[in-house]
Amino acid sequence: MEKTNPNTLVAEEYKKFDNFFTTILEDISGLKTDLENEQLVILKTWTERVCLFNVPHGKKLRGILIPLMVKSLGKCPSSNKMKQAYVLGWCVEILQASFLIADDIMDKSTMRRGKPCWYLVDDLGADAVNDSFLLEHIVYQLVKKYFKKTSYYSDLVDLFLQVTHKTVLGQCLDIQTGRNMQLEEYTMERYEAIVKYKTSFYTFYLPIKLAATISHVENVTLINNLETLAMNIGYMFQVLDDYLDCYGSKTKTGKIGTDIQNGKCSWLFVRSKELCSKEQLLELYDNYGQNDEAKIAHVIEIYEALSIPTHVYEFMKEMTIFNLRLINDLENDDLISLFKQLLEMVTENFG
Ligand code: DMA
Ligand code: MG
Ligand code: MG
Ligand code: MG
Repeated sequence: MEKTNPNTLVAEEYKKFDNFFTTILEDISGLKTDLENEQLVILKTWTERVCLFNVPHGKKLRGILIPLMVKSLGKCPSSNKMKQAYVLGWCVEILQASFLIADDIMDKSTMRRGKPCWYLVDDLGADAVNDSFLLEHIVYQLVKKYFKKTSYYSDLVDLFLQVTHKTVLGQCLDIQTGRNMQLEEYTMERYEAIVKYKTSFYTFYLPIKLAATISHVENVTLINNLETLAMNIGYMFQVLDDYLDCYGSKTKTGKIGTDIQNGKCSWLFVRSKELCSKEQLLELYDNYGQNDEAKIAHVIEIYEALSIPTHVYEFMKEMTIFNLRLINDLENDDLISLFKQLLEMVTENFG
């Protein structure tokens, strides 16, 4: 029998996942907690607006990963299992939207997914913080609605809580590092810790663990291998995000970079520190972390002089080869094919 192209499978799954958002939106509007006091009825429209603006227009890489994983883990999952996968996929997308609302405020970003950041819409400003909480708590309402009666309900809740905590710690480390601007502390060790906590846990570990939980995966070696891959791919994802912050075009990424002026501990800066001369290091220290066009341009000149884009490219190539070896050890052919796809999806925005 001829094998279906994995790209076609992903495209089909994307369509089904996207269509399921209508159900999620109806669920959110009908959540009992929003209606328990008639005075809260006016919040229905607001909640819908917050969700429609912030949730469904991203790449949905995290969300789609759950149905794709569930399909790879169980040969022929029931339609009920797939429905659970779509619900959890949207829960991860809602959690991500809640992180992004806060992240854009903290990073003073102006654009997200080709539109103004939520806190800039209708001059919301700091009021947008509450919408971040609103979205975060909708996740638990949805998990309760769909999973309360399952044996793994508390495991799912625990996963969301644990991963949210890790992400918040990662964001804290990212912000504290940027605020203190002790540039000598911007090492690869610090960078790795920031990325592990702020990105890898919620971006790859969470969807993979959720899928493994509802698929009743008990093979410890497989779980460990999947967790290692989740962290490695998360790292690649953030290195690329840092690259695109400086070199990406806003028409492609839908956002405008702010890492240099915010003094972020980004891969480009940390790698530059490793490669540069004493003179260049002093110039980097003089120009980094200031909201000044000329200083930002000067930092980019140093990146260029050090061929940082080539170093990113080389690093991504090495990481791809390394992770492909781990992927080929996964045993299950469907999982191997899915993780190869995932690597492609993560790196396709490069360049
Ligand atoms: C974002 O890191 C991390 C979280 C938890 C949202 P970032 O600020 O580099 O992301 P972006 O470039 O998308 O603003
Ligand atoms: Mg940001
Ligand atoms: Mg940030
Ligand atoms: Mg970024």
